[in-house]
Amino acid sequence: MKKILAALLLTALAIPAAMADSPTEVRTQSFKKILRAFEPMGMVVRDRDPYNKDAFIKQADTLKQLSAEPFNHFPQGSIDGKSRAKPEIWSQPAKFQSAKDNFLKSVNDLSSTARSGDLAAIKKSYGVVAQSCKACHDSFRGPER
Ligand code: ASC
Repeated sequence: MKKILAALLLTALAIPAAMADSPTEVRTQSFKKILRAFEPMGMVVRDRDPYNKDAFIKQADTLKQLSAEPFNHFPQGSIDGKSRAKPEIWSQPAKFQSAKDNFLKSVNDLSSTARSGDLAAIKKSYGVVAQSCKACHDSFRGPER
């Protein structure tokens, strides 16, 4: 009886830990961090918040610092009940890699453009990042479920 209780307890403890650490959950949180870094710049490029060169550089650099991380959490076939990842991530690896590279390059370019202080150029660069998000989602992210 004691053994059964101990086993049950261990199982109960292990379930939330496994869920919290699953690759799908880790990468989802990682993408959410990226979105939270991206959105304040969106407010500026849409003229909803004032443009401040130094603040924008910091935001662009934060985005750059976060941008590669989620891609460390796509082990083969990692799709679970909540994940919107499509099997094409693993069946079309070169295409996924190229979508990732485009995104990382666009984020890098935004960080460079931010240093120019040229708001028109920054708006363009921001749009290229947004487009790279969308391109990857269109091919590799399924509907919410
Ligand atoms: C965002 C967001 C995306 C991209 C994309 C841009 O803010 O959540 O997925 O930009 O929609 O077209």
